[in-house]
Amino acid sequence: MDTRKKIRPFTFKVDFQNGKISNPDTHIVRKLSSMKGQYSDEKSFNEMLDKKDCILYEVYEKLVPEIEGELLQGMSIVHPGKVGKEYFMTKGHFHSILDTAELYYCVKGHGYMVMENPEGDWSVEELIPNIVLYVPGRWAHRSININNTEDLVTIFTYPANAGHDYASIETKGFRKLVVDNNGTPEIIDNPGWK
Ligand code: S6P
Ligand code: ZN
Repeated sequence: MDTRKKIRPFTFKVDFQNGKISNPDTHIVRKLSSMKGQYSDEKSFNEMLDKKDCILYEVYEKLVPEIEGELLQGMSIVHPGKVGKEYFMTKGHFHSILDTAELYYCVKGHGYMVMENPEGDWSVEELIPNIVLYVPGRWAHRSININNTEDLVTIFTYPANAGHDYASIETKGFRKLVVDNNGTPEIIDNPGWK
């Protein structure tokens, strides 16, 4: 059966201030323990984890059939904090269908999107309220919250059949890291990049 027939037009409400959408279908909560190996300062990572498996980020989604032509959307909230000198960040991923793009709209906070493609190019774009970021197909993406106290809140939409390739980033990391250099975010080469 064509699942497209099951879906009808719908709306949802965005609560910018509290980082919520109305009636989400999923609520993904990513804790520190799920980021093992992703932070360059392993000592700080382990010390933090020993104290508490804190929440780094959350994602709310409105689900649609995961088929070509549909668009999946939701809200991503990266909480403030650091592991060593690196800010709280998402795992980051390529889309499984590599040539699928994504649109982000920043509604709250201050952060960066770190991106790279398999051709060797990289980019880091600032995220502040009302900035729209277009992530072209082929570009892996990771959002980073550089604010010490406030959540980084973004709305995203992408092709519903895109899928997520987390393994590539888990294995080799991103080429660039964003670290706190005495209160100023600094983009540096990732010493652990393979
Ligand atoms: C999905 C889109 C976002 C991220 C979210 C969490 O394609 O890019 O919804 O899923 O920002 O990041 P990650 O890397 O853990 O999926
Ligand atoms: Zn994505």
